This record gives sequence, structure tokens and C-alpha cells, in this order.
Amino acid sequence: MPVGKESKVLPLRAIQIEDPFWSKEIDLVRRAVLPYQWRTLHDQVPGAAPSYCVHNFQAAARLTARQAEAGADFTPPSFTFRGFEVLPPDPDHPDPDSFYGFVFQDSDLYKWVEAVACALSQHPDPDLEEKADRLIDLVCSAQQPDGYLDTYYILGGLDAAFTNLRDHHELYCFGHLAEGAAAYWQATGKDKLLRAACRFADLIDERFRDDGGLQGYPGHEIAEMALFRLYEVTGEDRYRALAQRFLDRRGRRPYYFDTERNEPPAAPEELRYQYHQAHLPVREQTEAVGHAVRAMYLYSGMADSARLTGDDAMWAACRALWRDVTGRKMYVTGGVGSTVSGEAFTFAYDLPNDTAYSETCAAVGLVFFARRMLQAEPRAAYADVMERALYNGVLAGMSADGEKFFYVNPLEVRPDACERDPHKSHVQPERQPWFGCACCPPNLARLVMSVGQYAWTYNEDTLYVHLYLGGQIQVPASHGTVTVRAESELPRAGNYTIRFMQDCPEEFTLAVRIPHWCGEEYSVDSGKARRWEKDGYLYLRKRWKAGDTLEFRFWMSVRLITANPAVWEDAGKLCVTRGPLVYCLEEADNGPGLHLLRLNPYGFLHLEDREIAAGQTCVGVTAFGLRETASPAEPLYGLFRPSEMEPASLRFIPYYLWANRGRGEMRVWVAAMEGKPDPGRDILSLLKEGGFDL
Ligand code: FUB
Ligand code: ZN
Repeated sequence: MPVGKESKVLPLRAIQIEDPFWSKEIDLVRRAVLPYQWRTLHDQVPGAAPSYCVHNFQAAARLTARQAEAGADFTPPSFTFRGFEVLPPDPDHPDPDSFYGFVFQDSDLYKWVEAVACALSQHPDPDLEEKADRLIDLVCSAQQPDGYLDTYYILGGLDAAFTNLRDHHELYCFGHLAEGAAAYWQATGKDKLLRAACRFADLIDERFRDDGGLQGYPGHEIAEMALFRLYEVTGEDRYRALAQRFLDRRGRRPYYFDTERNEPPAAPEELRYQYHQAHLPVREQTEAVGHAVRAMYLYSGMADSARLTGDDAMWAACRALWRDVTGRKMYVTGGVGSTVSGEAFTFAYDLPNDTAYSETCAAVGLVFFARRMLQAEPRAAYADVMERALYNGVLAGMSADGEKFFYVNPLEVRPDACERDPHKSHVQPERQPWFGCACCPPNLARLVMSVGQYAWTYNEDTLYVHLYLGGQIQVPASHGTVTVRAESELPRAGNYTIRFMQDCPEEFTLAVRIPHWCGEEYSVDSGKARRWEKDGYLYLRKRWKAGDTLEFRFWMSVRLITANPAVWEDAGKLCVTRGPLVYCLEEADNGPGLHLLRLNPYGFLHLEDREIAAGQTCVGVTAFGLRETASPAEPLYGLFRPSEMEPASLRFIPYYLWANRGRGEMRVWVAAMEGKPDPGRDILSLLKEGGFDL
């Protein structure tokens, strides 16, 4: 376990983002997404799948009030299983006292509160804060006298609380409650929700004691990392210990989820153990298996544990899992999860493009995992993946107007196939206004709003720059606060500047990641600072003076990427990237039949500004190649002959912006033209000749 290099997350209020790219995303979430999601939580968006989230809290609050009034005379509801998703017989007239929606519906409200907290730390907004305060009051009034807080069981029957950890998500909802509560307290100083989360945590701590308590652990992970956060925010060691207990129990036999209800097991042994990452003790896990979001959340908790306890075996498992996920099971977009079946990982190098699952939440989870690995050990490889997932797998989850969302993020789409092939019916060719299972949109919102906490981490004498965001940050160094201002042109261009805003009384280190996509071509004038490179970070150390400025130039070119030959889906194909962005072809720019296009890897590439949607401009890439001419009159099969080709321009846009211009085909991996370049002319000189922005 690397010791002495750990870093912490900056407090929300110490970060002010001012960045041409991220300020727009943050503003979009603040102005469009959060108000929109508030309406969806209240079931006020016509045409969107109903949430019933606020409905459930209102019903639970009434029940808790009735219970308080009636005292010993209160007859609590007794639990009857109604399904994992409960829908009212008449959607327009739900019974006001019943729970509806998925069993984990409460979590959507908590994620919304967390995103609001981050928004408030960037921009005071009395109206939004008042809305959040009202929802927090509602949540707290639903809480039971003993601290229990989950509307599914409050309404459905508390006699069954904590009896189905495998499927019923109470500990998952608790995890989101704790995350939202910690963020709201950090952003606003208001502790009402934090106190509610701690009361629930205390109840869980008591019910899940080692001696005589339930020996279970979360069926859907997140409570682990949330408890570590609660521990860091409150300083209460019992929360750290509870998180640790949850981690340490996983993998024990007999399998807790088989014994908790004395019901016959529902799925084959291997699948049901792996689905929850409970097949092995966590320190023995080396391969990413099972449900991808659960896996990412578990690994994030494990990385927190390794960092906070210095546990070598835990750290070794984190590193092995990291290598397996990012070296064998991750899409080029940073998405993870190759199959709809169990929303899960499959096996190494199985990365189908058109049936990908790649849930938005899983990419969010990979960002969580990466940041936690970075906190334990500053290595650019972690930040490279974090950036890849954030700019591609995560941002693709939201439309340019902030009102539509992807849950599944394919890398290749034919709309007719999504409609007519049941194996592709999980893939939507267009973003949706909302989902019955709406985990992704608010998850994306909370991540975008807290992006500063991924860009920078710190310890007492070092500021780590993992992502290149503009803004002002205040670093609580050991000798006092260090204030720096950063300016960034990413992802449009590779220029990044950092300025110290006041003298530092002692030496201080700036550790700036060198991105993989610059191919080690970068420049910075570091003046008299001591300078060294390690694990992909450039370290600069001195007693900085107010006004000291470092101007980084990272070489940002179009890079054509190939997949490892073991990825059979991508054999003979290329992916266009530029800086952190992965690009794709869309029918809107290239016509139908994207599979007929061949990209010339040695041809000229041209960059131009394009407006994809109102307010969403990007750098488009035009490459040259061929289009196979296809005639429907041809027989289905024929004797081999060279294909007929015509010259074609291939127009690419950033992947995260796809599906903003109506339905159509899309593909990330494009067939490469065969043939060899002119000898003596390397691709670099060809790019330069092409007027390429070097
Ligand atoms: O189970 C809660 C969330 O719903 C998961 O994280 C998603 O994958 C979806 O199944
Ligand atoms: Zn999701």
C-alpha cells in the first residue's frame, strides 16, 4: 500500500468552477436538469414514466405522524410482498397511502438533494435551496422514531425490514441518503438531513452488530463508500467500522442471501453469488463480475477502505480489479457492463457494441472508483480512465437540453434493430424523458455538479491536478490556505494555466497529470521550481509567489485508436479520438449505412466547429475514406470480387453529443480501409500537412 501519498477531496465550498466547457454543463444541470428532475420526482412531467418518489415520502410521513399520534394504539401494516416494481392499478389515481415504483425509489430524491447541494456551493439559489429544504423536511418527517428510513417498508410493513438485503435495497437507499446528507451539510452548513442519516446509520450499526446482530451486508453496494464518507465528515469511527464489517462479510459461506429468508435459491449458484460480488471474500477478488454498477460501488468502497486503513491485501485486490476492469472489460467510452442480462460484466474482451449495456450509472461508478484509486496512489493511469468515463460514458447519458437521458449507452445503433430484435430492445436509439427505474439521470446530475471534487485532490503540502478544469480553488495546506486559479481550454484545445493567487509561506507542490492523449508531448515553463515526473504526474515544488503562473500546452491531436486484437467485435476497426473525447459517426452527417464506410488511417483529417444543438458547439472531425456502394438488387451471397467503392468524407462528432438530432444510426468503431501509407511519410507529417491543429 503506498503510504504518505494519500490525498483528500476538497470541500465543496472550496471550489468555484469557471470553465468554458464544465460551467456550461453545470449550468445546464442547475437550470434545466434539477428543476426538471424536481418535477419528475413530483410526477409533474406529462409523458414521462411516473416516479412516485415524493408520493411515497408523503404517504410515509403521514403514516409516521399517525403512528406518533396513536402511540400504543397504532396498528402497523404487516408486510406482504407486492413485487420489486409496484404500479397502481389505475396510474392516474394511485392510492395515497401506498408505496409505488421500484423498491429503491427513495434514492432518486437523495441523489437530487446531493446534486442540489453541489449546485448551491457553486451558485446561491434561494428558490432551489427552499425546494431542497422542503423535501428534506418531508424526508425527516417520514423517519421512524428509531431512525429507520425507507418508505418501501414504512408503508409496506416494518416487520419485514432488513429481511431481504439481497433485493430490497434498504442499505442502498441508506447509502444515497448518507451521501446526499453529507453533501448538503458541506454545501449549506444545514445538518437536518445529516442528523437523519446518522440516526439511520446508528440503527443499522446496532442491528448489524458482529455479536448477535444480523450478519448480512448490502445486496446493492454503496453503503460502504457512503459510510466512509459519513466517517470522514463526522469523525465517528463507528461508521468506518460498519463499512468495514460490510466489506469483510462479503464472500462468507453459507451465502447470507441464501439463508436470510429460508427460501429456495432463485438463480444458479455461480450467477447469484457473482451478481452481488459475494462469491469470494473481497481481498480474494481479482476479476470484475456480476452487476456492473454494484461492482463499481463495491470497488470504490474497497479503495476507501484501503486508503483509510492501509490494508495491503485490500489494496492488492483493488489494483487487480482495476486492471481487470480497465484492461479487459471497459469500452473505449469508459462504459462498463457488456450484457443486459443481469446488467453485468461477462468475460474478458467481450465488448459488443450494439448490445452493450454500459449503464450510465456504471460509468459514474467507474469515475468514483478511479478517483478513490487516485486518492490512494497518484497515478495518471487512474485519472486517464476517470477522464475517459466522465467525458464520454457519463456525459452521453444526458441530452443537450438536459431533458432526456440514456440509461444504456451503446457504441453502435441501428434504430430498426432496437425495435425488431428482442436482444437489442434494451438499447434505445433516442434519449428518454424519464425511466420507471430512474437511477441514472440523478446520478449523472450529482456527478456533473461535483466534478471539481474529481479534478483536484490535495494533502497538506500538495495539490494534485487530475483533470484540467478552470476555476478558483482554496487548498487547506498545512501552512495555511493556498489559493490558485486555473484556466482551461479543454476539450477544445490543450491549453491549461494555473496561477498562484498569494505568496506561500513554505514550499508547496503542484502535481499535474500528463494526459495519455498528448503522447508525452507537452510543454510548461516551470521557472525555478524543482521539477520531477512520477507515475504520469509532473511535480513542481517551490515557495510560490502571488502571480506565479504555469502555462501548460498539451499536444492535442486526432488519434486513431485500435482495440486489442482479442476484442473480436472491433477487429479491423478504428475509433477516432481527440483529447479526452471519443468520436462517433451519425446518420445525420453521413447518411444511412454507416457500416459501408471505410476510414483511411493515413488520409488527411480536418477539424471544424459544429453546432449540434442550440448552445452545444463542438470540434467536429472530418476524415477521408471510402463508401462501399451497395445495391439491394445484389443477391444475398455472391462470389468474391473486390468491393465497389466511392470516395467519401466521414464526419465525426464527439460521442457524448450523439442522438441530439433525431433518430438515426450511430457507430463509434469504423472499418479501416486496407492498404499501406506512402513510404517515408508518417502519419504525423500527414496530419500536419492537413492543416491540423497541433
Ligand atoms: O438497483 C438499483 C439500480 O437500478 C442499479 O444500480 C441499476 O443498475 C438499476 O438496476
Ligand atoms: Zn442507472
